[in-house]
Amino acid sequence: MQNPQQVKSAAEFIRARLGKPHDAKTAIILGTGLGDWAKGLTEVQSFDYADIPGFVPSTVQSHAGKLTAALVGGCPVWLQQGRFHLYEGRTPDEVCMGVRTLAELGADNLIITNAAGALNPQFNAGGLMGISDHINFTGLSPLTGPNHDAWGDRFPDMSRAYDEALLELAHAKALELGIRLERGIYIGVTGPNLETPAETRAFRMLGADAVGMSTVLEVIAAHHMGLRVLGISCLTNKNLPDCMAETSLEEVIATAGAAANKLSKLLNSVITAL
Ligand code: 6GU
Repeated sequence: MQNPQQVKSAAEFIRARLGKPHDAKTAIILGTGLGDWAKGLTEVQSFDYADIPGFVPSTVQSHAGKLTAALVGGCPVWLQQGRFHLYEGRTPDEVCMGVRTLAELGADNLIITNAAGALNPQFNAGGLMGISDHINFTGLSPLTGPNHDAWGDRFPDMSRAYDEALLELAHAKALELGIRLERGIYIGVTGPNLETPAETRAFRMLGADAVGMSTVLEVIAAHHMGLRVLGISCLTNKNLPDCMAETSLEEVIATAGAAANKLSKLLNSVITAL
């Protein structure tokens, strides 16, 4: 597991440079296509990963690489814009450096977003899915190695990794806004390749509704540290249903952008209700 001192140093670096207290209880990890939402924030102070001690620079072009303090409709939030992925060759600790820093900065609630392929044939591309549970199919955990007891248990319970009350709040707000929010299970893989038809069928049989290359390790680390987690996927492509529709990175990003419009409204509404 990560050296806790590294996470402390990263948080101290940010606190020292903010110049004033930022008492944000909500942290958000923005996935693919959600960059535009961040443009609507106020009182923004951002820190490039390249400058934060202990962080590795982000290599994914569709992701900015910065931690941000800002206000959403007057509510203070922490933001992780751009994340680290296993497919970049990052270790689970590197993948979880951001979320652990957000927790160290004082966040209690984590809203984690991502782009994912729809497996459930009832779900459409461009739709949104509230994550009720996950299957960690990466074969990895960010908790291997010595446990840092001040953060959490050696063998953390995962029976309620996603907070039911937050998910219900998201559904209630979606209903108010006239936004359709599916509910389902996210299976996390390493990527970077997408799935073969056989894998798509297999994951469906395992009970997953959407598949993606992020989130599961971060949620394990967040839950370990006691954060309440709300996960929302932007569904970027439809299951046909026997195999995923053929897709490309450009298409994934474009569709994530369309779903992101709805997610932006939903985020604003959920955050200000927390
Ligand atoms: Cl279809 N598969 C995976 N593994 N990740 C994705 C995706 C598909 N679409 C967006 N992210």
